[in-house]
Amino acid sequence: MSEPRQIAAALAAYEENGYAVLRGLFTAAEVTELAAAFDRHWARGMALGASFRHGNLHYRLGEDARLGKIPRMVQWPSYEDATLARYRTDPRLFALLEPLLGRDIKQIINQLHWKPPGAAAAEFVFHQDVRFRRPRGAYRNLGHSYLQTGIAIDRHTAASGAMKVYPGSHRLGELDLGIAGRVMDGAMAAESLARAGLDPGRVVDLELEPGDLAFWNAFMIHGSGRNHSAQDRRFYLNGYVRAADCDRGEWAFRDGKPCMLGRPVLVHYEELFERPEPHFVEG
Ligand SMILES: O=C(O)CCC(=O)C(=O)O
Repeated sequence: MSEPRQIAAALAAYEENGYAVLRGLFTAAEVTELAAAFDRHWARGMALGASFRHGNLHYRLGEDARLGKIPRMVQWPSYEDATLARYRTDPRLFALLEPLLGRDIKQIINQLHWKPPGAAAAEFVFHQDVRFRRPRGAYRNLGHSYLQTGIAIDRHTAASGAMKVYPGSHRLGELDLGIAGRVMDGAMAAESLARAGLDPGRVVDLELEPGDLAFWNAFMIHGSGRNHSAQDRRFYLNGYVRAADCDRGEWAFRDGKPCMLGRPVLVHYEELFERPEPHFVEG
């Protein structure tokens, strides 16, 4: 567990820059357990061979020129994976979330990301997460009611495709970064920042060691490129929101007590109730 003063220091850095890191929040043994969960979902994604959905659970595969169809991400694996489900409500996460979001917290992101060595299908263009919070009316006070977190499973370095972040950009409001199409289908390019009047020279690499927890604001500009190292670069993302400020999402903590997942509720998949059954999807 992080010391209260470590959390306070990380929160101060977060207020200043729009992102921060709690170093070594998870042990090597825990990272090994999480890595095994990633491997299970990678194998399942490869076996599926195409993007797939079952309720909120969603495997998104991408076409890579060298590797063929590979998993890019899995959304909401925790419905089916007890290990990942346990970490989404870990008390160490609550200790970080409570000062910002209070004791009643919902979750709207539960996601595995891969960047295999050399894969081209692995980039995220520069964006702000506020872009994904739709329908807008379901989310209130996003700059203060929402926190995105990511647990590093492997080393995130400039070479392995660490997130690139723009310090202080959480204070700039919602910007037009000229994103055409999906954030995960384009190439991360500094020009998009320059076009929006920002200085690409201010971008820094958010380097992480396995077990570190990064967290960032919904308005903080970030992206990530390819993995040019020889190691995997995996990231376990969980996004939380103050319950009173959000009409969507799964409960994560009620009065500080962890909430298990049950029958899926509306998060991002608009056809959840019309088409809940397993099916392959385009793209
Ligand atoms: O670098 C990554 O894995 C992508 C993280 C990201 O951009 C996001 O979750 O919004």
